[in-house]
Amino acid sequence: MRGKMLSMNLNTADSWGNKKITVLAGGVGAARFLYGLQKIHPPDLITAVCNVGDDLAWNGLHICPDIDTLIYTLAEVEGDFGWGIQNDSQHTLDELETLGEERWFQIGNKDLATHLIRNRILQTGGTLSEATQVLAEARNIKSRIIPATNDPHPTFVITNEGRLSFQQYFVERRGEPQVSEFEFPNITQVSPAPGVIDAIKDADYLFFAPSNPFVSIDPIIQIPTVRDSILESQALRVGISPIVGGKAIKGPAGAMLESLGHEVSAYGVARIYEDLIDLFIYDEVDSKLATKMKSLSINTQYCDTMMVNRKARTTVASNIKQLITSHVNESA
Ligand code: FO1
Repeated sequence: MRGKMLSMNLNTADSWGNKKITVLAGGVGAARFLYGLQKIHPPDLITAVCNVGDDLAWNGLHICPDIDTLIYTLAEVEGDFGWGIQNDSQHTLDELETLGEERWFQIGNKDLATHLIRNRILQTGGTLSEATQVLAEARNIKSRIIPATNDPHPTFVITNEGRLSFQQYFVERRGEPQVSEFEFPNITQVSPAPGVIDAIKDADYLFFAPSNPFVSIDPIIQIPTVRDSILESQALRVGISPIVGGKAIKGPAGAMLESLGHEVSAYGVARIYEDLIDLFIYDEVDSKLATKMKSLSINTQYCDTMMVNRKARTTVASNIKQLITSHVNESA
């Protein structure tokens, strides 16, 4: 561990400075973290590698919830729950319902514009990477956002109610079914999107965003060659806990940890990431876990990680920067 630290391309006098940062990103938690990060670091030095396991076809349109949540959050137009666009209307959904269609997955009218553009690009031979770049540039996003893969790579959730697509499980069934495992049926055929492996290998800092380890981060890591590139990366690899005070900040991570037999705590998440990271950061309300965390083979630190509003996202990014700077200086 110390040997790795010394071999890293880090100048301790300027351990943050103009470093290249890559973030493995899921949905709302990742988007909020990236929002804070690009307030304290040059956005053009930040790359987000986004999960696409939550993607779905909705009335023939390809919807990418994690990519869109990130774009909307960085553009400061995200909806009240963290996804979709703020002050959106539902006239299309209303009309679809009148025509006898289901409306459990809510696509707002403003949000629809994103999907129409993405669909046009995909249908005229463009890739998901290209569509994402067009959509991010249109909203003046300076950080690079790349899908983990351009290939179809859906996540299925195996539950006591059967095999459900991620959105069926999460939205239609409100995350209620008991989960026993996850399936990535295309995993042997998918390749990382252009730029993913370089972004991981060439990063100075590689973050595992405060996202769900099973359905946000794992679908990225499982893509052939991605895990090896993380292990080979010279980056300082930093995991951030999505579990605070024994509960997920958002989404089903807590229930999934429990039903899969993990401890429902930041420690439970740290153990999942232990082989892949150098440093794990968790929330200060869990400071009592510090003794237990010391049994792990990685360094662990805590700070305030609660991103309750836009200002707090920047504060959290600064707190994390400070912990990393101390970690790098102490390891030199
Ligand atoms: N989440 C919901 O709970 N209900 C919805 O109807 C819903 C619609 C939706 C539409 C577009 C979009 O980009 C995201 C949407 N989400 C919705 C969020 C999404 O299901 C999840 O947040 C992510 O997939 C988990 O990261």
